[in-house]
Parts: sequence; C-alpha cells; structure tokens
Amino acid sequence: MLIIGIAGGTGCGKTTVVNQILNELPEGEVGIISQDSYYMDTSHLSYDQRVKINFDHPRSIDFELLEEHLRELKAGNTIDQPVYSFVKHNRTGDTIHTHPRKVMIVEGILILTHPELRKMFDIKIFVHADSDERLIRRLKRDITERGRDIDEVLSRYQTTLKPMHQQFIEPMKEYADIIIPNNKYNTVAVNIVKTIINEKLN
Ligand code: UZR
Ligand code: MG
Repeated sequence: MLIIGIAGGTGCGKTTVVNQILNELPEGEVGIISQDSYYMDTSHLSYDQRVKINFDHPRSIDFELLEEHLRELKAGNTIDQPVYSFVKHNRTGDTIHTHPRKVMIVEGILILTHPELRKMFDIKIFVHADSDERLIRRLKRDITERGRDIDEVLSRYQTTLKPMHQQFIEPMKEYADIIIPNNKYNTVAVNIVKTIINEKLN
C-alpha cells in the first residue's frame, strides 16, 4: 500500500487537488481518508459550546483513531470512517465503510503535525496558496456550503485560523517531499503525482 499525505492551510485547494488526482485513475484502486472525519466526538457539548472549539489546533483531531484506522487499512482490513457535519460541528453518527486500496490518500490541514502519522506516509505533499487566496476561497465556501456569514468567517480567520496556520500548519512545509504551488489550478503538479500513483498501480 502506498500512503500519500496531503496537507496545506484551509482553502489551499487540498480537496480539489485530491479530486483532480482521482480523476481518470482506475476506480477502486485509490481510497481517501479525510482528516475532517476525525474531528473529536463532541456529542457531550451543546452547540454553543461546540462553535467555540478551536478546530485549527491539533488537539481537536482524534489522531489516535486516525492512526489506528490507517494501521487497520495497511493490514488489509476495512474501517468505519466517521462522517462529520460542519454545520453541526459534530460527527453525524453515520460511518462510511472504507476498504483498503493500493493507494490511500490522507488529506487535511493538520495531518503532518502528528509525528506517528508522518512516519506512515510514503509521500508527503504540502499544497501552498497565498493567504489572501485562501481567505477568499474560505469565505465563499463557508457561506455557500457551511452555513456561515461573512462576519463569522472573518472573525474566526483573525482570531483562530491565521494564528493556528502560522503556528502549526505553515511550519509543516519542512516535512514535505513535494510542495504544490496552487494559487491557480496546477495541472503539471497534479500530473506528476498521478504518474507516481500509476507507477505504483502497474
Ligand atoms: P479545510 N471546521 C469548521 O469550520 N467546523 C468544524 O466543526 C470543524 C472544522 C473548519 C476548521 C478548519 N476551522 O479551518 C477547516 N474552523 O474546517 C479545515 N473554524 O477544513 O481544510 O477543508 O479548509
Ligand atoms: Mg477540504
């Protein structure tokens, strides 16, 4: 199994890069694990308490479960990946049966901050986009897809996203094997990653 970790700040285009990578690759050979599925279970908290959580700090992630699931997949076992709701800020209670694949992609803002997880990645990718680009994308997405308003997104950006990015995410570039410049659609970089994956599949 080839395990690829893809990190980068919010709005850098990780999800888009992953979708572009998947595009045209043989179906069923590549699997995806999203860090978002592994936000801590916060069922014991009220909604008002949950919105106050710092979701950009590594401690908001259930890395133990993520690590355990990755080990299970590596051993050839199927896992139940939790489903997360950004609207409720909590796990929905549903899970997705995720089968082991020849290539597994693990995607998320904080996945390179965890040393044990880092060791499990065969290839570490950091997707870079400038912070203004990321803020623009984040604003659009959170308003259209995640039920937020402009003031909420901007104040979260200033109080949490930006400082956490500087403290935990940006320094992870140091561990990356490949840094993808992604201020705009980077077809060349995506094709390089696809080539590596295809080599593994053939
Ligand atoms: P991406 N996030 C939420 O907004 N709500 C949650 O319940 C859990 C996470 C956000 C999180 C982070 N920060 O910046 C982002 N906040 O999801 C990571 N606030 O997702 O990499 O797709 O931007
Ligand atoms: Mg994403």
